Amino acid sequence: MDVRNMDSSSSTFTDITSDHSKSIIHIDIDCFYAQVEMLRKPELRSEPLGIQQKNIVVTSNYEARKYGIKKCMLVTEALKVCPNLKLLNGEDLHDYRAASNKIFLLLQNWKSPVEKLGMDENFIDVTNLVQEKLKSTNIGNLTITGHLYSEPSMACPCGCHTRLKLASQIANEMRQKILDDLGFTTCAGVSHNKLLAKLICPLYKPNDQTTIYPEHGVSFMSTLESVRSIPSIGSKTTETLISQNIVSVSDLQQVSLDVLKKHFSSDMAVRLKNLSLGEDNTPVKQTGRPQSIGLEDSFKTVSVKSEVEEKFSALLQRLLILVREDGRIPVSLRVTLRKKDVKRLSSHRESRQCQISPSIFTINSGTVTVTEAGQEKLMTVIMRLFNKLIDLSKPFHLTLVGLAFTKFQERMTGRSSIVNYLMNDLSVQSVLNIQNDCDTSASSMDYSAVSPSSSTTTDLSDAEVEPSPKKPKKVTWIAKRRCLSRDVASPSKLKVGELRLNSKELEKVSELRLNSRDRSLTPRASPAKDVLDNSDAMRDIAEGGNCDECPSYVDKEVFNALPEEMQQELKSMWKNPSNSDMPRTSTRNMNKTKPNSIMKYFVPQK
Ligand code: TTP
Ligand code: MG
Repeated sequence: MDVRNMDSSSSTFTDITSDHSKSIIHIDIDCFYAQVEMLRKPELRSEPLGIQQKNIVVTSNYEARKYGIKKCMLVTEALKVCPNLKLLNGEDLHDYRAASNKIFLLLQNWKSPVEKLGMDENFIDVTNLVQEKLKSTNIGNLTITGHLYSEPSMACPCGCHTRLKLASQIANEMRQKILDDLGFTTCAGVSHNKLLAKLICPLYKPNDQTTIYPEHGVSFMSTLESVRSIPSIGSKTTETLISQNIVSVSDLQQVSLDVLKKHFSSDMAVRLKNLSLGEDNTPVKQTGRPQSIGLEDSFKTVSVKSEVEEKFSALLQRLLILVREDGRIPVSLRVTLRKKDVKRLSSHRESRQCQISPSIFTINSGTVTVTEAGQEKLMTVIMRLFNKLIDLSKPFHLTLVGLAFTKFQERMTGRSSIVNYLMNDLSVQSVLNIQNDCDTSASSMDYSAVSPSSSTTTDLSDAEVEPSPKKPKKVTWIAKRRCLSRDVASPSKLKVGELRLNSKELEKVSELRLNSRDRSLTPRASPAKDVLDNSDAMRDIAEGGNCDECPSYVDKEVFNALPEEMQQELKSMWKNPSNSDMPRTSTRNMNKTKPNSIMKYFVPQK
């Protein structure tokens, strides 16, 4: 019986079922961390190998799995079931991340959208590629490559079987290429949507692939024993469902939409129902550069400031390696703590962030580097944020510290780079959209049970399945204004920020800026202020400056706040105006330049 007929409101959630037009591949690397280690030391291949983080075996090779080693087993337990287990420490994620990036880059060769999910999974939307291949394929001879979940009773009239056969061939090519070029064996799932492609992927593990046709979505989903197996169903939703006796996916398929709507929003109820039926229309979104680069370290308890400082210092060292690899200059830093509430036996996270001066970082032969003095400045910023998060007059218990660079300045080269830098939303965004960060009083409060285990984690490159929608511009401006009026720390922030504002906005900011200038010269009025001000890292921008070649109308503070590359570019432009695509102007005719001309923003505000 078709479970969809059981629900009187089925028409509201089955409207996406008829769309089988997409061809999606999901690729998951087999025992990822273990494979990275085995590629480094091939002699490990024949031994049972576990990768240890703190007291947990986070994964193991398939040799070890024969003994019953499972992911996230306690080391003690693992050694009981497999005394010969060879354990390697997997807390340094550097090589895993590098391998993950190589796989992601290799998948770009198919010129189809690739969405990275975590470290070792990727979705690839090969719909267009399949359409191309169809033109030159004799479909009569087509077969599935790898396994087929279930044989169809008849051909689907939309032609999806043919398309998915082609997609299964492409998946095989991809897996072969990953093996040939990088040495990793993988699993793949092929279907018309992300949900089914991901869930069918591990059916034949390791080193194999499975395709599922759309008409088998419902029956396949009904085999999943827990609603938690569905990727977008988290622990809270699972709890609510279980409280209503909805435990398996089959239970979810059969419950009426009306019952779900009593416990979830209407949209969520429909989404849950669709997912239970194997229906999902979320697109594969090409993964870009990570929005933040961060590291966290968790532990049992730390209650002494000097120990916290050591932890941060170690994290910072590792984080700077990631920054160097990434190549962008950070302009914002976030500190995260997980505080243990001993009385409530719970813990919660709090974060604060602030801007940092791009001048802390330098570019040597194309590589982002930080001097020792720069590192000290960063540690000063980190510990100031820490002091704001912790009342040191009282005892504290931390179970996690985290550091993340959360905004970046794009590096540009070429003659038009200044124009790009100042006018292109994307590149400027990383410098300017700092309004949320400035509001450090709004700490994130996420209550969760204290975990006895601990591990090192990262937020690098973890693609969100469904990112939050962008804020409307108006909200952005209001937030920015609030930020400017509260954070008086950084002349650079104010000035560079102004560069993107239109004239009206500029007027509003001028007022704020004048205030901020005054205040930036005086010590902080209140130690309880939520943002860092007058930090060493910031002050060097205000004080520093070598703008001998600047025309007189240029505001030196603005100039000094610009990245070195841009300063050089401006200088050469001023020396040789014929090379420039910027208007050569003077204070007198400044207002006659086109509205978006950056030049007028260099004029010192009266
Ligand atoms: P998975 O893909 O879940 O596991 P895997 O690749 O090791 O094994 P499989 O063959 O079943 O796909 O996770 C990818 C890597 O993420 C894994 O190698 C280790 C790491 N990891 C953690 O750090 N913590 C965890 O809790 C899990 C499950 C994995
Ligand atoms: Mg894997």
